[in-house]
Amino acid sequence: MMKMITAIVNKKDAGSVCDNLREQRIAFTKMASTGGFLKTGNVTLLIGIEDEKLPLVLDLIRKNCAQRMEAAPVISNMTGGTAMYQPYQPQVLVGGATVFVTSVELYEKI
Ligand code: 2BA
Repeated sequence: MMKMITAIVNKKDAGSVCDNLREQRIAFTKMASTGGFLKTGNVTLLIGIEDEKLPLVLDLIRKNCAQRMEAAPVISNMTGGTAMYQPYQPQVLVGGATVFVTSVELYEKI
C-alpha cells in the first residue's frame, strides 16, 4: 500500500528537505506554490511512498523544517482594503511545513 504526502514547506527549508529526499532515493515532485495568507512563495512537495517509509519521510521533514516569525501583510483602510507593507508590521508564526498524508487508491505509471 502507498501513501501520498503533500508537504507545503517553507522556502528556506525546502533545499535541505529535497537534498535529504534525494540522498534517501525517495521520489518526489517539487512545485512552486504561494501561501494564501502571506502571499509569499513556498514549496509544495508531492511524495508517493510505500506505507513503511512514511515514518522515515515524516522524520526527515521534521528534522529539516523549523517554525519562524514572518511579517504579515497589513490591511489598511486608507487604501480601500488593499494589502500594503508598513514600517511596523505584525509578525505571524509560520510553520516549517504543513503536511497532509492520504492513502493512495491506485498507483500506476503509464
Ligand atoms: P500562508 O497561507 O501564507 O500562511 C502563513 C502563516 O500565516 C501560517 O503558517 C499561519 O501562522 C498564519 N496564518 C494563515 N492564515 C491566517 C489567518 N487567517 N489569520 C492569521 N494568521 C494566519 P502555517 O499555518 O505554518 O502555514 C504555512 C503555509 O502552509 C501557509 O501559508 C499555506 O500555504 C499552507 N497551509 C497551512 N495550512 C493549510 C491548510 N489547512 N490547507 C492548505 N494549505 C495550508
